[in-house]
Amino acid sequence: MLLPAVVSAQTFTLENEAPANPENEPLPCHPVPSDRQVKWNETEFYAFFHYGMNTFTNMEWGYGDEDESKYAPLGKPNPEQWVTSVKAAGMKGGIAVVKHHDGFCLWPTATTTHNLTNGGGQYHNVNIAEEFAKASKKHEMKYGFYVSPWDRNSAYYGTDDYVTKVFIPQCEELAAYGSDQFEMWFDGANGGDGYYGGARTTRSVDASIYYDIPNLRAKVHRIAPDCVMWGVGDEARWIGNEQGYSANTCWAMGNSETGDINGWYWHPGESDAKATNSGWFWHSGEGIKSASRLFQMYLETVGRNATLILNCPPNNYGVLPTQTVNTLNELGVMLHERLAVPVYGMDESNAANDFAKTAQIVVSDERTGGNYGISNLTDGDRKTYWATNDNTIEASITLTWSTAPTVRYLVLQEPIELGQRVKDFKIEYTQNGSDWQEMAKDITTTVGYKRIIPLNGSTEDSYGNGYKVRAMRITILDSRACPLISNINVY
Ligand code: FUL
Repeated sequence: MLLPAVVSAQTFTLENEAPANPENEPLPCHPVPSDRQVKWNETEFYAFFHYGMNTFTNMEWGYGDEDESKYAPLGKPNPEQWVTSVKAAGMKGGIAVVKHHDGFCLWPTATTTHNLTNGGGQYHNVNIAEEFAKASKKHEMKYGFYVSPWDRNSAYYGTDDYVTKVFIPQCEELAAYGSDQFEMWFDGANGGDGYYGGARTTRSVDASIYYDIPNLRAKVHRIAPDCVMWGVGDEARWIGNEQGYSANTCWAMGNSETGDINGWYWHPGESDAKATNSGWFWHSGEGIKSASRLFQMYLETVGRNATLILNCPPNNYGVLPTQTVNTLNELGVMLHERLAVPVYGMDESNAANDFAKTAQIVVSDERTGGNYGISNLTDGDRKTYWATNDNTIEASITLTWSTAPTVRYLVLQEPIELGQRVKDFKIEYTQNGSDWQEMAKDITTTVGYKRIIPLNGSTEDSYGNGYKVRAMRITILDSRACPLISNINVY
């Protein structure tokens, strides 16, 4: 019997089906991040601005029955001052709380009358969402909004109407304040007692299904494609504490402080912490942590493959208090002078010296076939990387100086687009060129997007006298696949 022509047309040979790989590119080690997750990670350090009804009622969790007129700023709220103050600390963006659990909205929403248009005093009408987005764009800062899924004011909370008529539309309204938003923040507190339009009941929901997250994600991404949906949105995770640290071993998969090497999807950690010493919202008489304590927090979050969202609450005048502004400035100076973090307005000549740039670098293995050489380690481009050949897991990078510098920090980065790989490494140094000693022992495990190792092993007291070194050797001991390193800095 003759086969129909269409069938024979479908016969083919497999010979040439393997994708060409002329550059011998390393295979990705799954899971890998989405483009928006990569961009989000690059934001590294950003602010949290808890401001709203609670600022005026001295509460942390308003019940939802607060009269709108209580929102009455004593001065004109100035989101531009918020943005420029945190920029001076080396932050790259911020998230403004525009609706907390009490349900009061800081923009003129169509979804509820419980919003600032019905506030009190002469300054209630400043549209915080709009002004914050505008100021962030003007100062080239990334921005996004915290919108509480739990709403203790809404009569609909707990029903489908709340999700379809209130919550999702609110997120869409907020997304419309800027298609370049980098994160929307959804708190984990979901359900409990509240005013609920006068019912004064207790309502509970199953957050994993109630908010129709796939639909919410799609709606927001249609407007703001780079907006990572934090928390219930599942595109980035809570680091598991509010103290401002992640673990030394920190995977961008899984949950909590350490993450999970076996996690099957990319779920990077974000650490939310307070710069002040009382609540998330501003309270009269509160103090602020010292710049050194905040610097330590930075090392324990940004330096451990998490991002840091540091809360700096505006006061009842709608501005950051002077002591906050001063501490943020001090922190900016520290980050600039110790880790060369670019801080707007600071003279580059005061930035920490990156000694990796003047080192002679030798590696034990270099991948063949493409551009995987040592110059990628210090070219300042996170996308280019040094790589080993496929079967080489253990490999070393040795940096040698003709004049021994005094060093305190080592920064390593992996090109996370190809997955998080390194599991274990060690750092050694020599002063005489022949005896090698290990530094920061026991904390040198994962790398990820960014790892900052205080070479004396202590994040608490990391600056110290430093080490005068003739050479440093970084040896990767274990990795999920051939290791790739995109960047090395030595300060
Ligand atoms: C928590 C909230 O309940 C707090 O009020 C605050 O907003 C914090 C950042 O997240 O879970």
